[in-house]
Amino acid sequence: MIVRTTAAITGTERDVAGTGWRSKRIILGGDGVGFSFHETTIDANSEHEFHYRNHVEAVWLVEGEGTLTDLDNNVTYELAPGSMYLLDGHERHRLQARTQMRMMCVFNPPVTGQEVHDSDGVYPLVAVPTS
Ligand code: 9YT
Repeated sequence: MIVRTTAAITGTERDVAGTGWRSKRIILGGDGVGFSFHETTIDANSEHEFHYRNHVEAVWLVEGEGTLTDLDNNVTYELAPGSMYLLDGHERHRLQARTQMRMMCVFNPPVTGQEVHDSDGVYPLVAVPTS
């Protein structure tokens, strides 16, 4: 059994930040269980495009409000606490946060923590403050 706390992860190499987002990798590939599990926080009034070519991701929004746009199919969804989206088609997508959004994310196969975002299909490319 593995037991971890947010306090134990904060400030370690499992706590990763980019422009307008931060992610705490709670479970990684090295834990050997076939998935990774992340708490990702996205700043209010920021916008991000992601494309996970090699991973399936499920996201459960626990805090905040914004929109999700499926850029492959040109459909936009409202997100609020309790919303879930599953990228079962490796969809290119855009997240726009009106308020700070905190979400719990599961990846299969697991993220290892060593990914180079541009070459491994994990693309947190854009963070554009809109105010
Ligand atoms: C919102 C989202 O797609 N989070 C994914 C994980 C995060 N980009 C990370 O841990 O690198």
